[in-house]
Amino acid sequence: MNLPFELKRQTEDYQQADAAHHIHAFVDQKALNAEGPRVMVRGKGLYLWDSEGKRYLDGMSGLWCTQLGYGRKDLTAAAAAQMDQLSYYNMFFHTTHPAVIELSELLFSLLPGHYSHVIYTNSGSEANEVLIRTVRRYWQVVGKPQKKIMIGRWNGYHGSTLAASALGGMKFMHEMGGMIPDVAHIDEPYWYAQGGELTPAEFGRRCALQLEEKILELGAENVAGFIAEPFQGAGGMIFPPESYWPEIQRICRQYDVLLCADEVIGGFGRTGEWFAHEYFGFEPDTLSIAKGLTSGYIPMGGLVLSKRIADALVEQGGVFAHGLTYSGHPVAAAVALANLKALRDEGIVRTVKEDTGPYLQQILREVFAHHPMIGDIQGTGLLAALQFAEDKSTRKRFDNENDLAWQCRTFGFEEGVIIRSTLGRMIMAPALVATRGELDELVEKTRIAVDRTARIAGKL
Ligand code: PXG
Repeated sequence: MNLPFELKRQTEDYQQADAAHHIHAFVDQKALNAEGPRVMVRGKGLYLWDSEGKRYLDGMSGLWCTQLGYGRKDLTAAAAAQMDQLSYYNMFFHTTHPAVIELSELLFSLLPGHYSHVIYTNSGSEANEVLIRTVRRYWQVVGKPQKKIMIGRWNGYHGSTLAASALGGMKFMHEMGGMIPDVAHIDEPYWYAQGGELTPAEFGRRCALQLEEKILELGAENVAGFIAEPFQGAGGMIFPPESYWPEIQRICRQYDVLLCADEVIGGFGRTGEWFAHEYFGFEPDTLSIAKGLTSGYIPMGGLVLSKRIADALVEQGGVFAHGLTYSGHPVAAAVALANLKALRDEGIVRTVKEDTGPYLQQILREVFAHHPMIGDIQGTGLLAALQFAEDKSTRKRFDNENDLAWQCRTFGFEEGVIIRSTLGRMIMAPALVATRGELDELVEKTRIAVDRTARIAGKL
């Protein structure tokens, strides 16, 4: 076999060793062992190669994280230089280091002016763990210690650790390992599936009002914060109706409930704005970040705080009893710094907003607006979801929509494109460096996969 990389062992050999040692994420391990996972071995730009030498256009930026694509030498160089100079030190016991300071200066230059402080983590899940503690601590410090309850949304996703998954609304995760106390949920704003006879605007307001009802039910004096993704990512790339966020913001302000945006997927240019809350036009008190912060080259996340919260913690809070060995890790910070510089200085976020984002949205609508299988297209920037529909006129979804979407994803792999399926939705979120030509390829290969699925579903 003529492979464009060096392969040390045969695919089956890797698969057997993988089966011997790994519990993979969100999968029946026994079934996966029988099938054998794909072994990915190389990445360059938007493309990945597996151990059989098959090439894929990665339409999902890994797991929504490789903003700059694969194989950037400037990021490798930044990591190597930092490892040479100071491979590790920490922010415990009265110390700090230049890499993390420079990263934070750049980060806050990209954020709206009312944010000032960050607590770094290694992941998005940890950012949301820290969030719970920080929000509760804030209310203790300002003299309202009874404000403890966090409200999240059903089908929201905030990570896989116990408390982060409790904030999320994936019931099957709650059932596996239990819940934490003082967390409540309201419905998601998924108009296509749950909007019934309401217009999107009416439905958006209705969903937002559920927050007010929940706060009143629990007592505003007990509610600490509301956490949500500006648009749901893992739950299906679901955009709320335009009426949703203004109403949520009004309610949070009226009842003095902190508005906590989970920007783990939406942050760092995905929508064409630096942060998704800017696209949707609201002002959160905290931002959970990860993924695109380092373009996935190295793990790093964080919790960004508004001045209001940071000032209270710094001026009145005393000791903040929290710390991770690798918070602000110098190598991760150096990579994040190089990544943010590239996103800014190469005009990548601007290109997504002005050129490639509108282009992707346009070609998707040209190809799929009248497709017999597709009932709705949502997205902005380099982010999109195609909604499968059995009957477009009534928004009836297929009973087996999950199986169809998974099948579509499998066809995609066969055609050499990686797209993600969730329930009856096909999702794409390519790297922000995608060219028009690569977006053409993404949409064309997706069309073939959707057509093949439509034939199975009797729609073509
Ligand atoms: N918040 C949000 C909004 C996320 O999407 C996390 C927190 C947790 O981040 P970490 O770094 O702990 O994984 C996430 C993660 C998918 C998929 O297939 C999405 C995520 C992770 C894995 C798969 O959509 N999101």
